[in-house]
Amino acid sequence: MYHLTFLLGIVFVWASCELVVIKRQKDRIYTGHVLFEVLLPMWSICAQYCSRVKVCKSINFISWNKTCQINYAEPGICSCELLESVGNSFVMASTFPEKLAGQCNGNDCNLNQSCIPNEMDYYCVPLPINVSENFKTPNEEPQNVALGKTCGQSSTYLNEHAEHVVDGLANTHHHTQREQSPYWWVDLGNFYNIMRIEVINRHTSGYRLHDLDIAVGTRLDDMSIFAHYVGPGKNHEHLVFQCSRYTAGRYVNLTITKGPEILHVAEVMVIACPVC
Ligand SMILES: [Ca+2]
Repeated sequence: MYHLTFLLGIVFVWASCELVVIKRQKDRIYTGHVLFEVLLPMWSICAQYCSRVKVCKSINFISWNKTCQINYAEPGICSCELLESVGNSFVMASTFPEKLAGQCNGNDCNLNQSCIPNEMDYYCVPLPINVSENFKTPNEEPQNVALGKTCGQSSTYLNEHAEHVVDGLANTHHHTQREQSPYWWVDLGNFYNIMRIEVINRHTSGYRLHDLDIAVGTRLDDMSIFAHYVGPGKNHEHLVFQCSRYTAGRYVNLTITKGPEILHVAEVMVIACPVC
């Protein structure tokens, strides 16, 4: 996964007779989100052009043929599409200084236009393409990947099934029998880079949540401890367990290690990015 490690190149350009600084990432491009291309002599001019086009969220500048690629999105923390590309450049529009757009800052050109400064004023010209009003910006933020996934538990009390833990509802819970080591697991269906695991305790008898191992693994019989919770828990408590780095895995297991006890939680959320 390419996280947003900034390899900053900084350039000064004149805009409205003032010096502004643009931050770029050298030797990187963001693929799969190019809206259109224009030929421009330098990456800094490409960035300035982007600052005057409302649909432009980031740029790639391909140096060998002076191509300015206008992207309709910025990479999120989960992006797999910010790639190494030697000699080329990437800049996010969210990092632009306001003054870069000059007189076009706050312009009222529409989505299908770019703004062109003209002395102390500006005018609007059509873009090379027709832009739809409804863009689908990809969701590249970490998400709860446990929601609705296949799960199971060591035993079931009445109708309190394992699926109640991943139904997205904090007022439903699963419930095992009283056992020495009651457990619950979920199959995320694919490998993910797990950022954190959140547990919402049941609204009553929350004290039963204690000595809990939270494990992550590639198979149910090959799990490693992600976090341990001593407890005892409180009713409806929202617990957050986070590692210092991503943990790759497909399965998550919760086990009370010091029974006999009953395991019953309302919800488990596995916040993760896809593995690139
Ligand atoms: Ca639930």
